[in-house]
Amino acid sequence: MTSVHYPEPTLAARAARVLRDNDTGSVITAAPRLYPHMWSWDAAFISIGLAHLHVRRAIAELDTLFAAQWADGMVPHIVFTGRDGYFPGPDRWGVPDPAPGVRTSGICQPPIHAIAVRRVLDIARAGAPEDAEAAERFVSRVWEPLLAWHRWLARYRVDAGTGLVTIVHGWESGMDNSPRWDAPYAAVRPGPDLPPYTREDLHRADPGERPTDAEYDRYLWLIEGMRRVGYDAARVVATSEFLVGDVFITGLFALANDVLAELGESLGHETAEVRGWASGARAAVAAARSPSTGLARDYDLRAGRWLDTETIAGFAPLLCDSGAELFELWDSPRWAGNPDLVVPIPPSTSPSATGFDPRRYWRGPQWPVLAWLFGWSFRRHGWAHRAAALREAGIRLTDGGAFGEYYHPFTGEPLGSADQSWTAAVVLDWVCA
Ligand code: 9WN
Repeated sequence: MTSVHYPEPTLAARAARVLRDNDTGSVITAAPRLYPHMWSWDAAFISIGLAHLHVRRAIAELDTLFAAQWADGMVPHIVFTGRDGYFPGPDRWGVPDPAPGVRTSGICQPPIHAIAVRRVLDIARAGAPEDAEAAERFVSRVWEPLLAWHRWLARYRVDAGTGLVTIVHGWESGMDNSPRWDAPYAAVRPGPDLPPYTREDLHRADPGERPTDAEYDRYLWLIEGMRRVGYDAARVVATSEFLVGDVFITGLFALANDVLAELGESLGHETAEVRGWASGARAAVAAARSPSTGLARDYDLRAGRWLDTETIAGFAPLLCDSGAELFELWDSPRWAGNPDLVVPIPPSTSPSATGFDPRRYWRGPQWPVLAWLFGWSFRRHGWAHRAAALREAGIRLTDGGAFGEYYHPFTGEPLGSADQSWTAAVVLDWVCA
């Protein structure tokens, strides 16, 4: 009998299947077991991948996220689906519901949404006319909510002294246990009145890759503090034991404001305010550069000192189109030129830094979504060969089809959650564009 050759599904088909399997019908969860809810910046990346499959479903994803926007403008970091299996859930957060039946966490995440809207629009315009029209209508209706979100950041989170966008919890950075936060977290002292809790993540992922219990105590303690001031934006900033100017978010805020301004101008809106936020953020990133390494640094506002950890956040100037000379460092053995890397994508922490851990979450693994984000901004800034190199490396890293949450930089082993939605989404954009 002749044997039949059944072709393997393409990488795009496998990525699409991940999004389909993580689709609850109304929301694409961040991951099947570990993260059974909608996360803010995940949803933005997910919408980009979805746009290649179904533009209106991509739009619906962002509409769902913005339907959970708070009255003051904040876009919350989690919109809960009603599923169990994640801690801290809505009861522990104790947030006033922003709309009937909508339950959220009480902090935010990196403002990547304007970039996602732009990308969804571009993908839609390259397709069927009715999809392009749906995307144009979406842009007109989401512009105001996006503006309100950026205004919230400008009003409550841009530090008057440094101009950096501040965060009140490591989770807001999206890089939860990065060594960037070790010093500020060391000053957070969980009190004896921290209510007891049980972690869910340790049953759903390898504990050796997840943050430690001591880190989780601090994460939960900070939430207690916010709960006690009723999640009032100004009081949260005034009272938080953790208050850090996040240079990566600041670089992203500059870029996202450029994009938001362009979208607004195409709709005939006045955008001087948005352009002002962009230039303020850009100046803050420039002023945060380390005189010795050139990397941009975070600033611990409670301790009054710069934080010099060598993490991927240091390349924030490249997000907002300044500091092309940083590519020398990017290509060096301290970063993407490290000879032990499987693919030349900067790991979340430099392999040369103390505290680098190639398996543990934000302390060393490579994250495909960050490669996508840098690649998108490189293309925009005219560094097309750099963008192409990241895309090629990203596809090589992920082509086993496991769609890991993050990857071991020296072996390419997928780590964390398998079938992570945002990884599948950026792969779709890489292979379908
Ligand atoms: C806390 C969902 C999220 C990502 C973050 C990532 C991780 C959550 C967690 O998962 O954070 O927000 O429980 O560890 O660090 O960037 O958005 O994928």
